[in-house]
Amino acid sequence: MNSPFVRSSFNPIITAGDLPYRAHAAFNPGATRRGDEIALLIRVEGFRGQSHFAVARSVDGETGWRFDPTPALEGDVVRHPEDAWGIEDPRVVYLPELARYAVTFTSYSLAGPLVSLALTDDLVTFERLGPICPPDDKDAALFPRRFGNDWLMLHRPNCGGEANIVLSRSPDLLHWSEPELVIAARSGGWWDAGKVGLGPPPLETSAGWLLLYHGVRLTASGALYRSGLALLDLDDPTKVIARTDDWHLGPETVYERTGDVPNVVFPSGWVLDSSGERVLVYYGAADTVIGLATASLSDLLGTLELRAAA
Ligand code: BMA
Repeated sequence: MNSPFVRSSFNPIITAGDLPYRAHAAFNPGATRRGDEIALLIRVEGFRGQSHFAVARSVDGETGWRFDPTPALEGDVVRHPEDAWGIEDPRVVYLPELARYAVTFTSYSLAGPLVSLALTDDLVTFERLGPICPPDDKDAALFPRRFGNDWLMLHRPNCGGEANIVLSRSPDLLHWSEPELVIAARSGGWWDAGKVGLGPPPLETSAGWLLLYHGVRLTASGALYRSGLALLDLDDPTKVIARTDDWHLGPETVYERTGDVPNVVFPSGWVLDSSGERVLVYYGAADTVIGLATASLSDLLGTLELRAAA
């Protein structure tokens, strides 16, 4: 397939064996720039089967990863009973207005997965703001700035099997409005039939907010997780300017096809390289390891502009 994404020759770039302590799997990382480095906030699954987060840093975002010696954030069932079965799938966004990073993640509560929010200066100490969406809800990320008075967030409630990407608004990061539909799952034989969810946080470009989102297809031998592109209006991100018909990143390699959950490619973080022209996409592969794929920003926008014009 003619995909704009190229996989790193170092893939999988991170596995559980790279961590400074014993762990079963490392996948679905949030990603951000921090000083001169790229930092990943990694979902790590321990041998109880529950997940926490660990930080790895690298100068080129591809090799030479250094790990913080202890977990960055663990479920805290005393202060946050919603973390009953751990925390999963962080998305990291730098908020210039607060000069802090916002981390949205799944708390796996007794009532199902819900969205939690934490703020951090350094990816070392986290201030938890608590749950911001009731279960069943996940795959959430903030936009990096306010629109008027409001912060905006994309998230993915799952209501009776309908699982679409929606937008909510908040004046204070704590109280969030009723969801407005942004990207609906397609139906029938589509690759993104039944369930879609946001991948990395929305990326601001001159053409609009770029999204990479996953679609789930249920088959006789399990779910297939692939990702496609969409572009949202810069001023009103409830408006979809373009959405690709094809998926652009799907399970192909052995480490994507084989693992705890086979046939899963789950992008959850991306950063622009120093030239601002290449996008580095970090993804969980088969819920077991981390892969890196890169693409030129103009190729991604070109793919979508063709759709918008069609
Ligand atoms: C989703 C999430 C992800 C996971 C994916 C594939 O529902 O729970 O954490 O990577 O399923 O198993």
